[in-house]
Formats: sequence, C-alpha cells, structure tokens
Amino acid sequence: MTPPRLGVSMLGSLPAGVTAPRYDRAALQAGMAHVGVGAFHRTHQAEFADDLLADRFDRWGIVGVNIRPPLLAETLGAQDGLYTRLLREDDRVEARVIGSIVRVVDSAEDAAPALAVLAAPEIDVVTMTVTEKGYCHIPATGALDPGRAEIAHDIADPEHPVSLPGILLRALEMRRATHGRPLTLVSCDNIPANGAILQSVVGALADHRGGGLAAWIEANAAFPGTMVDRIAPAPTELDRRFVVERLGYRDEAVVVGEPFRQWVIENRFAGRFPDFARVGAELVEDVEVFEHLKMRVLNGAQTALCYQGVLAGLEHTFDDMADPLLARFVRRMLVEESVPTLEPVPGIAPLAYVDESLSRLRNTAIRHRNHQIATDGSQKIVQRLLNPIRDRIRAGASFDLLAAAVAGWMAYLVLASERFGRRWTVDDPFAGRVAAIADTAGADPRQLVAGITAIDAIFTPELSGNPRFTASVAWHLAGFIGPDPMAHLARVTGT
Ligand code: CS2
Repeated sequence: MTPPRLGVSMLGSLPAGVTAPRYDRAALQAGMAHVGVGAFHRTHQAEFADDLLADRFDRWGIVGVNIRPPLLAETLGAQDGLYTRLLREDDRVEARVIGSIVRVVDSAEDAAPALAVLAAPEIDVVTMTVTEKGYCHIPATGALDPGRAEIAHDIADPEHPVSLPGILLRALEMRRATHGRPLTLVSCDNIPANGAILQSVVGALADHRGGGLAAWIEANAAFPGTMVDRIAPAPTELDRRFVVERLGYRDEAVVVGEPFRQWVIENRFAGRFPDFARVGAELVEDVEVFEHLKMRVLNGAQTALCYQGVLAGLEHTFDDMADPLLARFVRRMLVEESVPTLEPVPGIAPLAYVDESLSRLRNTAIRHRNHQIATDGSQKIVQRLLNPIRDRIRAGASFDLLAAAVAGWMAYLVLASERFGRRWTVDDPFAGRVAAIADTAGADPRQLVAGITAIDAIFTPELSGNPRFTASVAWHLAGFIGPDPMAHLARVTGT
C-alpha cells in the first residue's frame, strides 16, 4: 500500500517520533512572505517562525513565493505547506513537521502572483533566500549590474519585472499606490552587507523609475542586514526514504540540516516585525562583524575544502575533513590568515568558533556535496576569500594559504574547460568566461591567472595589479592543475 502524503489532515495523527506544530495550524494567518523557498529557508527562517508561533501565537505565518524553479505547487502546495525537517548529527536524527508556511505561490513565468502577495497589506515583512546571483549585483562592488539582461528588461518594463530587485521594487510601488503600509525586507543570503546590497539594488532601480518612489522607499522600507547559519545540503533519496520507512508517510518536501543554527538580525525595521529574539535570534546594532566571522570562517572553510576535495576525488565536506591533509590545510588557513582579519565579535571567541565550525563540517550525517558548494564560486569567493586577502595585503601580512584556496576555485573552473578535458560540469556564471580564457591561455598558469584576475567584477585592480597576489595564485594553480594536486597541497601545508 502506498503510504499517505503529508498534509493537514494528518496533523492530529502524526506517528510517534515526529513532533507536530505546537499551535492551532488552522487558525494561522500570514504576516510575512518569503521569496525562494528552498531547503535553506525551510530549515532556518521557517523553523524560527514555527518556534515563535509555538511560543506566542500571532499572525506570523509565511506565504512562500518562488520566482525561479524549483517551484512549489507540486511539492509543498500538495502538502498544505507542511514538511518534515530532519536534524542529523552522525547517527542521531530528530524529526519535526513545520507548519509556519501557510500557503505557497509559484510565480516564475509571470510576476503577478508574487506581486499580489508582496503588495498585500497584511504582509509586513518579506524575507528572502535567492542565492548570491539573485541580487543582480556586481560581486566585487555590490552595485546593481546594469549589464544583466533581467535588469535591462526591468528598467524598460518595470510593471512586468523578472528580476528579484525589479519584483521587490514593483511591489513597493504597488504598496505606495494602494495602502501605503511600510515593509521590512530581509535578505538571508550569504553576501556581505546583504541588507545594504538589497537596499542599493532596489534603490538603483527606483532611481530609474523616478516619480518620488526612491524617497518613499527611504521613508517606508527597512533593509536590515542579517547573518544566517545552518548547514542544509540538498535533501536526498535517503531522507525521503527515512520519512516513508520510519514515519510511515510520504514527504516530497523533506529537508535536512545540522543541529546548529544561528540568526543575527540588524535591529532596523519598518512597521511590525516578529519577535524572533524570543526564540533565539540575536538582534544587534552591527551585524557586519557577525557576517565577516561566518563568511570568512565557516563559509571560507567550506569553499576552500570543496575545490580541493574535488581535486582529491572526494565527495562530501565530511570526506574532506576526514582527510588529514585537507583538514590541516583549512585549519591553518583559518587560524593564520582569515581569523586575524576579523573585528572583535561580541560574545564569540574566534578560535573557539573555528574549532566549532570545523567540528560541524565533520558531521557525517550532513551529506553536503563538494560540487554543490562549488556552485557559483565566483559569487562566493569575494566575501569568503578575496576580502580577507585584501585585508591581509593592506596589513602587510601573508595570504599564501588564502591564495591557494582561490587557486583551487580557478583550477576547478579551468579543469572543466574543453582544453583540459572537461573533467566535470561547472555551474557558475563565469564558467564560460574562464573556459574561454583557458582556451587561449593554454596551460601557462601565469597567463591563466592574468586572464582570470582581469575579470573586474570579481577581482578588481587592487588584486589583479598586485604581483605578489598573482604570483602566489599562479604557483598554486600550477600545482593544482598539474599531475599531483595533493602533493602540491602537502608542500603548501607543510606535511
Ligand atoms: C554553503 C552554504 O553552498 C554553500 O555556499 O557554503 O550554503 C553554507 O552551508 C551555509 O551558509 C551555512 O549556513
């Protein structure tokens, strides 16, 4: 017999071993919307909202909106917004049904359904996880990228937007024209100064639109910065099978994460905002120090490991961490080069944070694939590796290990080019550009590095014009695209 599919009719009779929402789900109303309801949102902000609803019931349900595939109707929609959230640590599993998403909206072909949600008067807060690329900014500067086709489209036809900034701007314009209620827009992506970048891309489009819209937004919208953290790899067949076999129902929207979670939110809101501090979020005046810590340590480690892991033929982060050479390299990189660039962070000792982060990366139940983390590396290395390198250069300090991590990213893209035998498929907006450089530069690492660091949207002249930087990256790149990348890593790491 096929097991039943998760849905509201099952809430009263969930099997032992899975926790149900501890509030009256049928009475829940939406006061927030979230754009980009992927695995990360479902393991992070939606769980915080679920905790808050259980702690003090209020109208803080979420309307989920997807403006890009994967869409929601088939998965979450078919389950009344319900899904199982598994937390895994080695052989321990905790299962819970999350009820905070009340309704889901697919809006990929046409922005109208998304706009109807985001402009509705009952929505006070819009959170979003749209990946680094979604903001349509130039990674190196944070400014709106006018070269992006979606942005050119939205400037020409602002009432039928396709980009995230264009959709948010149009929703704000509709709010102004109808009820005029304020809105807090909360980026939950791993880009530096995420609130400021969101504000700047929306503001740049508002300037194009004219009509006083930019000033209205200034007065009626807030863009707090956030630091979000929980490792939540793409769920696998194993997770779906776990639900069927252990819990006895089907869940096509199951997600999996580690027990650790953190959410630091800048204390800056327009209108009503849910009191997430009641359930563990930290409200702070300066979020940037937390962002730097997380992006340079935890994310920096993940990014360094994923490329070297692929070069070593390894599959997951925990496999990388089980390799003594990779583990030693990454700890040295963090302790010797990344951590000294950090500002003091209230309540956190940086070295303890390094050790905690590395131990999270050893969790064998979190099957985070190197190739998944490697995705969109060009959008990630700026905040994870290049900004720390810039700080080290300005301080006159060494950055050779960070440069090796950057060379890992380059090697990953170069080895995927035609010329180097397409060793794997790369998902990165700059993959084509790097492949073209590899075709002309050939195997000469200095030429490759000169070509790749000339991509100003990633590197800027401060780095491409620094001979110590380019020479160091070229030396590592030669090692990584050579016959024995791990021998090179061993030389670098001093083992
Ligand atoms: C990862 C992140 O794929 C990636 O870029 O580094 O998704 C990471 O797992 C999260 O930022 C952890 O909070």
